[in-house]
Amino acid sequence: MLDVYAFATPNSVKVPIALEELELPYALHGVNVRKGEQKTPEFLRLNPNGKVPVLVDTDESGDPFVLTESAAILVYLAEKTGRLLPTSGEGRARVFEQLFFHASGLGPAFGQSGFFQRFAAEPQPLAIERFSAEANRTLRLLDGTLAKNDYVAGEAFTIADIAHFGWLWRRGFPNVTFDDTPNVARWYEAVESRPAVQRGIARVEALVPQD
Ligand SMILES: N[C@@H](CCC(=O)N[C@@H](CS)C(=O)NCC(=O)O)C(=O)O
Repeated sequence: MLDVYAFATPNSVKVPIALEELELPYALHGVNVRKGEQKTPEFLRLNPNGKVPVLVDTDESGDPFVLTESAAILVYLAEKTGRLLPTSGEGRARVFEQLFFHASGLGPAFGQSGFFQRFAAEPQPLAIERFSAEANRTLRLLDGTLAKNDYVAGEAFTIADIAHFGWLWRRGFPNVTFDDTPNVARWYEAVESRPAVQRGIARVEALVPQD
């Protein structure tokens, strides 16, 4: 039994997309980060880091395995099914290269850029300039990779594509566009049109209260 704790956010959406691609049934539980639900004592018992997504995999004996960090969850699900991640060699190393680049480079740059543009109590020009430049620089790097390959880690769709897709789906938050990155634009359209990707997005969007 797989339980996912998530919201309509860039890191959350990766998990339902992977589960839909891998055809694994799951229950989705909304954690409204706009209302601070990720900081309640109950949620902090699940993830002391106070962030979504969280995956709970409960085996037949009822033992729950709780996993945080979207990239780690993607690897766990790929290994559980033997899909979307080569089992060894250079192909596997390329997927990890992109996952780490996403988790330490592109993702934080997009997140911090959006934060300082939207939420800083006072304008912070240096932070905005620094993180906006880094968001666009990492996007151009990805564009260079996609000039050579159909997908971010080679010629096959993998969990590394799902990882990058999450933040590029929410590129409006840091005001990033694909105007200067045609290869990213081509790749994004191909990934977004996958039926499983559409289903994953619809599942997290349904978590947002309509008011
Ligand atoms: N490195 C983590 C980042 C998780 C993260 O930042 N989640 C955001 C939503 S995309 C969140 O929960 N933000 C609320 C907060 O930080 O309080 C991952 O990839 O899972």
